Amino acid sequence: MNYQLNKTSKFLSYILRHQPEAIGITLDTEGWVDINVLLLQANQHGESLTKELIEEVVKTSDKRRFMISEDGLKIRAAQGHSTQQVKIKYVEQVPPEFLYHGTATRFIDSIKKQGLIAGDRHYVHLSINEQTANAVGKRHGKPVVLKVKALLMHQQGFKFYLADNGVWLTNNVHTGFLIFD
Ligand code: HQG
Repeated sequence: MNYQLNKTSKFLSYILRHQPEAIGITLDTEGWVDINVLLLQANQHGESLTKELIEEVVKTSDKRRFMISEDGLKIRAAQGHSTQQVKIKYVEQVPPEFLYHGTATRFIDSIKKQGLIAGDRHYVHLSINEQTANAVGKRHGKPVVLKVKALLMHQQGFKFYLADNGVWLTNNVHTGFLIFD
């Protein structure tokens, strides 16, 4: 991805997941904002954002981080939110037997004590395979992949959701459902 697209993607992540108020916009509870409002406000705050750039980022994002509404007028982040403005009603799904969580080795002691916690984000993020989880873990340091007994959790009443970009979401994961080796 070229520099400008990467920069735009990071800006959109920041605004659409975490700090919409930084440019004076409000997201609806499903995370959507009118693209024209976003463009106007972003440019008023010194960001040179264009509709073409947004469309290019949406199209080329390896993780399909952002979605444009069917009518083409609105944009949202698929998952990863921390802003309290957004409470996406994800549809509950039955997970596969195992899902994977990529993290860094330095977090392992704490995770062994506390299980996986969502932290600032609304959910713990789980991946469908070890390879994806490994890439997620690398963002934080020396990666390590934990196996999560997802179906067992589901059978015990814990809820799972699948975001539009294939990331699985759940609330905190107790240590008993984690496999560390
Ligand atoms: C760790 C990326 C200590 C957790 C990815 C993670 C993902 C604990 C970090 C999305 C802990 C939180 C989210 C505990 C969890 N003690 N550390 N008890 N429980 N942690 O960035 O899952 O590129 O908020 O293991 O693809 O890394 O942004 O979450 O290392 O889907 O589009 O606390 O971000 O997508 O880090 O990544 P994050 P994440 P994007």
